[in-house]
Amino acid sequence: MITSEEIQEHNIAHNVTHKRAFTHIAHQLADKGILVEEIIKSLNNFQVAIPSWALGTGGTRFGRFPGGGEPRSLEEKIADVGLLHQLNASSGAISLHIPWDIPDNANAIKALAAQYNLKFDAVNSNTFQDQPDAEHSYKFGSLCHVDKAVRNQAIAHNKEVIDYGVELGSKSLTVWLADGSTFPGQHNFREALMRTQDSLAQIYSHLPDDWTMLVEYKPYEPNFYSMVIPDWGTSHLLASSLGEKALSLVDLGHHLPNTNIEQIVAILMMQNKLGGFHFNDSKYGDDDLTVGSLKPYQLFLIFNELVDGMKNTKNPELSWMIDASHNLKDPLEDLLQSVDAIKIAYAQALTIDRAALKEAQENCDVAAAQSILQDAFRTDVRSIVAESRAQNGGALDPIGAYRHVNVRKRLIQERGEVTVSTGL
Ligand SMILES: [Mn+2]
Repeated sequence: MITSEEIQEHNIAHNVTHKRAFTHIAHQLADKGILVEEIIKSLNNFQVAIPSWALGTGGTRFGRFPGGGEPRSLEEKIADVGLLHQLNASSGAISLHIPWDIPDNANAIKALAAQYNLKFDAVNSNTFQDQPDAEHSYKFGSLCHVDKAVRNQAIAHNKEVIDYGVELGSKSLTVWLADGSTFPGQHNFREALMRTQDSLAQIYSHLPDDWTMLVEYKPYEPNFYSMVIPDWGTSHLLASSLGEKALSLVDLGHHLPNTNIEQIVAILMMQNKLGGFHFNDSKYGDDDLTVGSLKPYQLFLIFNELVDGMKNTKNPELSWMIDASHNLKDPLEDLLQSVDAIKIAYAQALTIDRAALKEAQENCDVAAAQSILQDAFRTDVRSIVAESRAQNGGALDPIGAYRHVNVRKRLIQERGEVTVSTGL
């Protein structure tokens, strides 16, 4: 869809402006004793997985306004992620949703992904919808259901998802439960949680040794009175009771407004129990907007904790993924913007003068501590992120390159104007 020559041509056209900005920031940081090469090294190793359900147009419960050229199959979804990875050199993994993306032939799918230099990130189970051939309904819950037969069906599904993941070389299962109650009295909270814990333990027993289980939480929606796993504390409780391979997963949109997410990150990492991240942005709830579009400072503060935690705790390696929906924008452009925002926040967090921050904290110098953080946040690191991309064969300006070669037009020519991607 896009050749490396086209990307190189684009980079050559932008190189003079880029080099000017990059040299400037490299000198600025060097004056502070920060080596830009070190930041680039960290960025080079940073990959954010793309979920298979984010490549098509998203909708709201009121309507959906599809664009053209959406991927029609798992193969085309892999091609789309491959294209993103080509442009930004940071989207080297795809996260599948089962049953939306069941691979018919795991070896062929694995080989196709390898052609695009893609790996398989966490596999995601789905017990929030009834499948056409299902014997039991999840209308009143899955792993928490009062009926053992329903729980068993949901447990078997999760085990099956693990088996698909094993075939693809994935290393973790993400469990997000829509389970909860919409009216007071509907659930016995304690019993619903106990049943969930028991069901998760059965799934956990099926995990291969080198796998992790990521337990996601969410305060409300689709149930509006209570969710069985509403918050990080409940997720942590479950992950701790299950064992070492179970970890908590933070989805940025799964918090009530104004929650201090960066503190949650710090607490979980202190316990070596943070497993991964689902990135998005929001104003009110689980809005699933482009990462960094509303609250880039919060994203930076989260990365401040992540950088500190990755250096100073024994927290396992984290799994990073975008979990967003694209109602208005071209999904591929939206994903490029999200990955870029994540890398910018990460790069900014790497420019924090940690020794000075530590000293300010030890001296209870509140004004200095704030200034140190904001100095890093206000540093324009975009050319460092661009440099890292270009060094890895990506585009200096991914969306610019994407538009310049008219990728969407090519996709529409190839796939058609009216295509609907499976998923959300
Ligand atoms: Mn999520």
